[in-house]
Amino acid sequence: MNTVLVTGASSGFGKAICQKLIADGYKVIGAARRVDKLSELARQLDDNFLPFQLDVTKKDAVENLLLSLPDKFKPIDILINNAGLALGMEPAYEANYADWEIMVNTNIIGLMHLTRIILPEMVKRNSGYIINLGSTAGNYAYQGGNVYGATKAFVKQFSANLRTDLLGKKIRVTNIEPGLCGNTEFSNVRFHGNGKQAAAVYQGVEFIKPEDIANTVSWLVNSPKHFNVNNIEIMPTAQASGGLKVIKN
Ligand code: NDP
Ligand code: 8X3
Repeated sequence: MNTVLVTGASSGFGKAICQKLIADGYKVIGAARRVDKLSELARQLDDNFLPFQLDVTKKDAVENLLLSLPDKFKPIDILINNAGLALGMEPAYEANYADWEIMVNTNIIGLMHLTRIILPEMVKRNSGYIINLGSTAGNYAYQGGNVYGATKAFVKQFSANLRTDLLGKKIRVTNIEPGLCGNTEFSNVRFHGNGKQAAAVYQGVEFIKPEDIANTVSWLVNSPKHFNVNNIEIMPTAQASGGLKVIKN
């Protein structure tokens, strides 16, 4: 039975991915900072789920995860770099710089920590799969997307470059690029707990659900090993790119 490490398992996509992959028969390590949420999830799942408190921005903590895993959950066959966040939607000239730093530290540096620490073991075994959570925000510019979108553009290019470095090895890499997805804490976090502003994002839209992303992950990990999906961009039917805009005098 393969072991999967899912970061950002306390909520949204990560939680749904853990639920789906446990149902599929995997052993799953669910990592996030909020242990209360992870313990609540562990109560719903069986003992093939291991909750693990982890702040992905702390390199030592990521190294410690590998060292302190019980034998049952070793080695990690599949890494799902899902932990991430957007903070703020102000234009770049008004944005909170501390928010920018947190997004870079989590979405870029955190993902680098997990990848750099876990990938060598996959290479030694010549087997593994890394699935990254990018975003349509890494493909299309939108107002207020500034640093968040740029972190997801990093995730896209890093995923493509990993594929290139791993050519000839039996290790797969996929970047999942979702558009508007609801029933997660994403917008609550983005708007610093302003529930009204967060709810307005989803009003009147049939958005993508965490289960849709979990089903996509399940399809990917259960697909044949000779088959690599490089990028998969997923939007609600109600969403498309807005095209170029011109402001006339
Ligand atoms: P949620 O806010 O619901 O979940 C984010 C998860 O990331 C939480 O479990 C949170 O756990 C975890 N996390 C945040 N910071 C850290 C950290 N420093 N260390 C460890 N875990 C951390 O959001 P979503 O489920 O919607 O988002 C999941 C991913 O999908 C993100 O990367 C996001 O950018 C991406 N995405 C989301 C879209 C959407 O519309 N919802 C669309 C496209 C991409 P905790 O706070 O307990 O640490
Ligand atoms: C989340 C999708 O459009 O809010 O990555 O940036 S969006």
